[in-house]
Order: sequence, then C-alpha cells, then structure tokens
Amino acid sequence: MGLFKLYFAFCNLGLFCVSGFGVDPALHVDIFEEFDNVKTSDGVSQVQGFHNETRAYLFEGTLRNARVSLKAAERILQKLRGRTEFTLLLTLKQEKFSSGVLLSIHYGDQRFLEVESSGLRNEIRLFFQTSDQRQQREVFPYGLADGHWHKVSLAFSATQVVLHIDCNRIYERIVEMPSMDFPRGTNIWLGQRNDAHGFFRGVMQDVQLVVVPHGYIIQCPDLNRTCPTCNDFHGLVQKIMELQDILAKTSSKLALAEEKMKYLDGCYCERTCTLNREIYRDDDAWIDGCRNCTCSNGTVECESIFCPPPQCPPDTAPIYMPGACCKECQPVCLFRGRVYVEGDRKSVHDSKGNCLLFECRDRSMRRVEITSCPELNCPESEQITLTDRCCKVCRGHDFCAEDHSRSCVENSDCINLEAGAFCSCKEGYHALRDDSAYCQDIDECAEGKHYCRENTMCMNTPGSFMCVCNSGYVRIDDYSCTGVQDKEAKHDAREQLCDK
Ligand SMILES: [Ca+2]
Repeated sequence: MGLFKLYFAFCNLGLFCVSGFGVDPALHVDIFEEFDNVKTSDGVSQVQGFHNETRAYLFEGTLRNARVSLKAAERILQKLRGRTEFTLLLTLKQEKFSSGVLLSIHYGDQRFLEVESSGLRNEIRLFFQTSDQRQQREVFPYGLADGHWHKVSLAFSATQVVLHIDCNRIYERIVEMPSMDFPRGTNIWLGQRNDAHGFFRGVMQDVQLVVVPHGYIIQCPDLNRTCPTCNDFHGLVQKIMELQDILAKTSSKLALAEEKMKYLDGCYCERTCTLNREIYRDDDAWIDGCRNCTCSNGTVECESIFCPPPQCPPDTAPIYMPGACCKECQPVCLFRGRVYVEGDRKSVHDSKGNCLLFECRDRSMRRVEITSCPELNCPESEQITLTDRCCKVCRGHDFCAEDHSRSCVENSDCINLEAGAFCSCKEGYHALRDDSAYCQDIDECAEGKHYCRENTMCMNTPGSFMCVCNSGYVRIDDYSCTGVQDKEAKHDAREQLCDK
C-alpha cells in the first residue's frame, strides 16, 4: 500500500507517468494507417465495423498478401525497439470456430511477436522471442472465434503480460522479457502468418500498437488505473536506489559539516575595525592625525591628543614638525630682532637694491645663492614682492599649488592669499591644532549644535548631522517629522484655511 502511495507521489512529480489518455504520435502506431497493402490486397475489403469512427476490414480467403511494406515496417519497429512496455490493441469479429493469426512480427523463423486465435481449441496463443533468441509460447484459454465483436488488449510491461477482453482483465502472467531488438528487414503481417499459413477469417478494426504504460486504457477509458505496471515498479526501485544513494552522500556531508561546526564553536571570532581603509585588530591602538585611536570589539574609539605646553630651552622654540600633532622644541635663528625656525627663509635688500636671501640652518641665518628668477607674464604693477624669497610672483599666484597644501593634513583645506596660504578646517570640522592642519568632525548632536525638532532623533555624520524620524513618524522636512494622523490633520487645517 505504501508503495502505491509512493508511486502516485512520483506520478504527481511527473517522473514516469503518462498524463491523460492522449498518446504522443511518437508512441502510437495505427496499423491500418501504415498498412496500405491491406487495403488493396485481394481478400481484404472494407466493411461495417464495430463503430463508424474508423474503417473496418473483412479478411477472407487464402490468396491474401497483407504484409506491410518494409519501409513502413521499419517506421513501426523503430517505435518499438528497446521498449519494455507496449500494448497491442485490436477490435475484431472472428468467424465461428475459425483459427488464424491476428498479427505477426517476424524475421525468418524468429517470431518476435505473434498473436493467434484458435476457434478449434478456444485459446489465444502468444509467440515471442527472448533476448537470448529463444522462442516462447504462452497460451491463454479463451474463445474469441464466436462470430461476435470483441475488444482485445495484450499489454506487456517488462516481464508481465496482461490480457484484457472486452475491458475485462482475463489473464495476468509473468513471462520472460520479450526481445524488442528487431533486425532490419523484419516483416509485419496482419491477419496471416505469411503468404501460406495462419489466415484469419473475420473483421478487424482499430489495430494499434502503443508504447505507454497501461495502454488498454486507450481502448477502455472507463478502466481506472489503480496499480503501477511492472515497468513502473522497476523504475520505482531504480529511483529509490538513487534516492538512497543521494541520502547516504548527503548524510556523510552533513556529518562532516557537523564535525567542522564543533571546531567552530571553540573558535574565537575576532571583530576587527576599519578606518581610512586600514584594518585594525581588536585592542590595537594607533595615532590617527591628532587622535589616539583604539579598536574595541569592532568599534573604533578615538580621542584628541592632549598637547602639554612645551617648555623649550633657550635658543629653541616650539614648532610643528611634519607628521607630529604637538609642537616640538626646535633650534631657532635670531635675525634682525625676529625668531626664525629651521628652514625658514628671509629676503632682504642691500643698499643697492639687490635682493639677498637667507635661510635658518643650524641656529644661524645663512646666505642662499640665487641663480635666476623665472620670467613673469604680468605687468610690474601686478608683481608682488615676498618676504621669504627674492623672486617676485604675479598677483593671484597659487601658493596652494606649491607645497603648502600638503601641510593641510586632515579634513583641512588650503586657502590661497595674495602673499601666501593657510590651512582652514572644512565645514563641520573643528581644528585640533592652532594652524588648522588637523581637524576633527564636530559632533553636533553631543554638543547641542543641531536643529532637529519634534519627533526626530539627531544622528552625527562626518562633517554634518541628520535628523532621523522616530519610529512611526513621517518626514515633514530635514529637521522635523509627524505622525500620519497629525499630517492629515494639518493638511485638512491648511485646506480649511485656504477655503476661507
Ligand atoms: Ca558631525
């Protein structure tokens, strides 16, 4: 019972069932359609059939030659080759007490499929060949030759043969598997074994070969198909074996995965941090510009570096060194009453008006030789004299394009002036150094510098902030949100005001 349930479950999945009773032409042979010779043979004539939907033929005498042409035979056999499941269907009225072959498919003396009805012995005989070329004979006691119409169905399914007469299941036998390995040149005869023997006498109609399971249903649609055929069963066994194989492989993979999971449970999964495309491990500490940062359980935490006021010895002064956040004591030069740090330059003019350039090196201002100045493409009135170089520049000269912008390190823009440049924090940032070379985002939410109003929550962003609507509220503008009902009420109120 369980097997049948499984079978119908497979049917529902469309694994190996024929749906409905319409048969694919590739799986169906109408013998009279293919059998042109029958219609023109002596001793064969068209007569009134069991019904009028198809033509019926009367077979009489012994001068017939109702053999299909080899070309048509090949077409029919091609549909049967290699099949393990097919059904022969006939509707016939056999002359009383007569004997004769209904259909014969043979090659020489090899009878691949032959069905004979004997009116003398009241039996139906089936001849077929096995795959090891032995001839088999199966006898079904039944009297067909009674002068009345009968529907005959002989269904083969692997090793099972089922005989239906007039839609009644008469016999079901287990036999050896018939061979469907027809050689080319195999003959098909209808109503006789050959041109000398086995002449059938009577009328035949609807002679068909179908290669589907339960082919008798085509002849008797009212017969309900309740059981799988042997072929279905073999298919089922095959499928179950495949499923068992898949189940075994899947179980093995699952066991392997479970084993790996056990090790994973014992693993410590470290949460790393990412800042400026750099990845830091948990508990890492580093200096980012003017901030001390740490990675704590996947979150970067930074705080501004505190710079203690420098206590510089004589002949030194606190200055910012490249890459350092706090001022460091550096040697200085004293020149004409002013203090210059290492690398600072100063231009002076002598009594003849010549420009002399000095640079602070090792605590003293040293002369720098000037070779020549680049030619300027602006009138003299637009030329500007600078205090740290002898060569003039045109008004509007871009000092930021020189090296100055490099000193504006973090969240800082270089601002160009007429005679130099300086650093300025970007909007939304404040300076971490008094020269504004390093700047940090202003946390507007924490510092109360936001404009978020009713039903919102302030969220800090780099360089700005956002007002996020509280859950269940909808946005009115960038800074406020409202409940849906409130919004409708305000809308109605506005409309009422407009109406007035
Ligand atoms: Ca901000």
